[in-house]
Amino acid sequence: MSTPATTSIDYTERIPNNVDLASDRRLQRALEAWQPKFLHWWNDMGPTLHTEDVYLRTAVAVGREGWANFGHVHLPEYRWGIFLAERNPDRTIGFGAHRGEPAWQQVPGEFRSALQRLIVIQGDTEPASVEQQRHLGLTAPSLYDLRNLFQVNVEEGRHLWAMVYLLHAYFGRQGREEAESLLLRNSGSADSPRILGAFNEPTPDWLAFYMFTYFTDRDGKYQLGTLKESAFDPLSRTCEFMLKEEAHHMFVGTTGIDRVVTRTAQLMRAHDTADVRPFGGIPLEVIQRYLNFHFSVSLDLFGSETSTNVANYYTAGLKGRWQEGRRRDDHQLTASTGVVDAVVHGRLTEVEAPTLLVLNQDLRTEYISDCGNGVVRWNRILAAAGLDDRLQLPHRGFNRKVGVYAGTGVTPDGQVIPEEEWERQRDRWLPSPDDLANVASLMHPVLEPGKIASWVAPPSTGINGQPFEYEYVHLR
Ligand code: BYC
Repeated sequence: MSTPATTSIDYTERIPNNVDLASDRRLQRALEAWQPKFLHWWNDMGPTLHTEDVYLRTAVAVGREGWANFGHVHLPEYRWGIFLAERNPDRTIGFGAHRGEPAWQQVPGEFRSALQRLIVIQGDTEPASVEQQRHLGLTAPSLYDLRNLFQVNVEEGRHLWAMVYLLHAYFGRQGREEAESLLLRNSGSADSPRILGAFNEPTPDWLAFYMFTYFTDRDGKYQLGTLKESAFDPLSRTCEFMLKEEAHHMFVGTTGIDRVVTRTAQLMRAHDTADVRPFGGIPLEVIQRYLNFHFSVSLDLFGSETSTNVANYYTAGLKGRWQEGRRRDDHQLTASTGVVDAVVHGRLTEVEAPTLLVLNQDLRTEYISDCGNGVVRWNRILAAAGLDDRLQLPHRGFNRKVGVYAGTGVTPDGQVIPEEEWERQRDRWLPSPDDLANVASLMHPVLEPGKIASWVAPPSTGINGQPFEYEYVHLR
């Protein structure tokens, strides 16, 4: 049963929120001191294209019905707020050693540093993605896409706020220091990079953006899904609401790739060739190489297949499994074993291990199966166009830097080959400098309402019932 709590959000407050910030003056002041630093970061590291206004969704409530408003917003005036899903006062811990006990409203001292670490890692990814995408507005293929880019960016900014709120409210001085550092590390920086690998990779063009929002945002979905299970109730409620916003980000990825594949298929049919570059399209083999890259770097985000960190998080109740409530077992996992990927004498195999230690792989397996749905969709588009070509997910060991496959040359179809040989073939499997240059050469801004770039099909519907031709963005 959930309490009605404060469900609608007051936008006259300096920091819109549904956590009754006004009742805690110290916290409010600390966050108000962080706010100008955030805005400074947004101006410095956020979108480089300046606009008059953008048709954006803004959260106005956290309930099931009608939680968002749509309207044109002048971007610097976007109101980033703190919104947690409603509290269930009866919620109990669903897994680990504390299963069945009431969920925590405060951080237990013994789990302070582990929880803080999880929140910092999550928080670090959000501004990183905004930094990675900052120049894309300059080459948007349509106003519709430009609007989606900004929507994703402002919500990633809000997700940073979500983590900063937790750090400020529950982790004292250390939390405040971590909140400052979240604005100081930067994607790709040589001196102070973002924490996780994928968030230091460039997102140089719109195909990369669609791939990122399909594959990397989907890691976000799965990681947030496990943190939503957390015994620490404010984290759980925060993640629950973030997941609501996250769905649109993955929609941008899924339909973005749909539209690129659709356009490529049209050009292949019209000109009876796989080389659609002369006609302003992106060849399928290039799409496949982008897919290989983004899938493999996103797999690294799950950590090692075998991890004592994840076992400790689970036992402590900090991080659960995907859809923990639906699992039919004891939710403690102290006595069970499972199988985990292994590379033994250069051969890909599986070994038995305690279930607790292999929870990163468990989550990764769920993720891979979800990723497969996109491939099925895209192949349907190819089949409907009468083409025999198909896209596929590469083997999970391909191009890995983290975990058991790191340092082994695994081909996309799962063969192990010597590393030097792998390096020699790299450009067949991953975007080559030529691919990147060719895709970059297609990235011209198309910013007239109703117009679309040559390499991508228009969307089948617009945003919030508006047509594709709608003036989603007013430019300066
Ligand atoms: N890069 O025990 P291990 C999102 C480190 S995306 C660099 O195998 P663990 C979003 C690891 O920290 C979701 N380092 O890993 C998407 C550890 O270091 P220590 C983000 C890495 O801890 C798009 C060591 O290697 N949220 O929201 O079991 C747009 C051994 O690690 C990497 C989260 O990730 C890497 N890829 O699992 C916007 C949730 N992987 O301890 C947003 C919070 C591992 O030896 N994070 N390392 O110093 C976690 O749950 C876990 O920390 C991880 C790693 C799943 C990331």
